[in-house]
Amino acid sequence: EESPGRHSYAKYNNWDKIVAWTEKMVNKRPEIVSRIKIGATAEDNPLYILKIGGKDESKKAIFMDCGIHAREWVSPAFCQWFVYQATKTYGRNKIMTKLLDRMNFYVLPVFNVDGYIWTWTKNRMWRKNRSKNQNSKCIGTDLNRNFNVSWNAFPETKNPCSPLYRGPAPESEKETKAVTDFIRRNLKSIKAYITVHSYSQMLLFPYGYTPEMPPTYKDLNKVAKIGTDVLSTRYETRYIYGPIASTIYPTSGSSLDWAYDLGIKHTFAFELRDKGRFGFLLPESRLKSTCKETMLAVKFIAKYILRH
Ligand code: ING
Ligand code: ZN
Repeated sequence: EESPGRHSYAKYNNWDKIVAWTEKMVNKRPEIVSRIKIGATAEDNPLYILKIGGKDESKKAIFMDCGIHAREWVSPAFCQWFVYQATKTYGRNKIMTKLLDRMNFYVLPVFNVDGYIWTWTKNRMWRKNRSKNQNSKCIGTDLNRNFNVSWNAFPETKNPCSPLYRGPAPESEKETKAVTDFIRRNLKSIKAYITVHSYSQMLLFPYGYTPEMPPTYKDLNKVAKIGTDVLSTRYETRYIYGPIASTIYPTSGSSLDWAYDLGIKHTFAFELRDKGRFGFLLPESRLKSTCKETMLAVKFIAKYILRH
């Protein structure tokens, strides 16, 4: 709402600006960008994915979502930056050209659109979506507890008034269902799943629902180690990395664990800047540097996927 002026990568953009931006991206580079509506939210806003890359369907693909939690504004800002940089440097930068020639990126810039709008209009600190709950006055489900993986295991996600409410059933939410259906439809090509949160400066991988190590722990740990090293080269930003449960906290029903157990072998969650000084209210002056360093890590993961 109170976002005067034009879309800017140096600023946080409201939902209307982001929608107009998705159209602009397609119009600018129609040969490598297309927009796919994968569904609609509880309040009937569209869920758009930008597909970046050539038209060949048989290529490998990476799925990346931003903004599953409404208040984590730096996350959608990063997805916008990623699409901008990828399309701008395609044909100019050797590595990006190779990446986009050989693989597709599916980028969901805002997963939790209704919640995002709510943080711009009513409550900056809102986390969940905005769906109504039966038998409760409290609104919203935490979309990152709504996936069909160990969904029932953690009692603290049972209460509709909790910010961690898991919802009435796995994939009960239209947003979750749209994303899981899309990933299942494209499972053959999707080799990596990346989900972007803030804040904490961490690069996480499965599992959250168990302290056990995933079968490909060694591989994930190696990619996360190098990914965080690469990220730090630009501004010396320090990230820690490791399994969700031991690095941040145990979680049930998360998209990351779900994607991994579905068979996507490379799944990572970023917790972007900072470590708590500004928290969710990261100043716009930090946006570009945050996006630039994160871009290095995402590009590294993509290059790694191409080689394996
Ligand atoms: N943190 C994440 C959360 O959903 C996370 C941590 C990421 C858990 C990925 C599981 C998978 O609680 C924030 N800040 O939302
Ligand atoms: Zn989050």
